[in-house]
Amino acid sequence: MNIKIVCLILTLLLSNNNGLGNEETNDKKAKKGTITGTIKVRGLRDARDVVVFIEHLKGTYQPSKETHVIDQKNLIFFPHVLPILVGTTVQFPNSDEVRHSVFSPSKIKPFNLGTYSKGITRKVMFDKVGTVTLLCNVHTEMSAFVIVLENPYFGKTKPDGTFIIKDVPEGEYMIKTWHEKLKEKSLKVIVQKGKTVEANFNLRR
Ligand SMILES: [Cu+2]
Repeated sequence: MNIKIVCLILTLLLSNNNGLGNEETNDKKAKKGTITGTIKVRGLRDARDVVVFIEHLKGTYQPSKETHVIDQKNLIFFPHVLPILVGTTVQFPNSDEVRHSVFSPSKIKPFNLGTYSKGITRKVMFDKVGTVTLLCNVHTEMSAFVIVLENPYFGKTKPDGTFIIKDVPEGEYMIKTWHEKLKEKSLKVIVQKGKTVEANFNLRR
């Protein structure tokens, strides 16, 4: 083959690749969509505190800079369910006049923060994916859950059962539910840029 033609083809290929590469990088930021839906539940007061998350999507994600807190107030943990990205630190302030003693018997993150008074905040960094149950040694009725997830694409239902997962990169995913009392379910969704895909679930115990 003529060397000039080979050179021309190579040049074209290279320049083309560069062009594509740049476009891809730019497009990647824009190629995001939304997953939303409503979860109906049976046998519960309302449909709050169901976590919906994308399964099997590992990656390197930076925990958000916002502060994650589970407060202890009026003898309850609030929020009752907190989904977070793995690597996130959660603060556990005591806002009650009485002392609390937060601990977790969980396999992935057993800890005991000891007994502490109002105004004191203790922290835990969650470095493994899974479910962490929180309990209080003083008040046996107190409980909460930290759901540690492998990517930042998750949402949590409001009492009416609605949830939203924003800024999801384009692609085909399995999304899954978690609830302390309801059986988990999975569903396939296809996320397209600039669009909202709906995923509805009926959950039962
Ligand atoms: Cu307590």
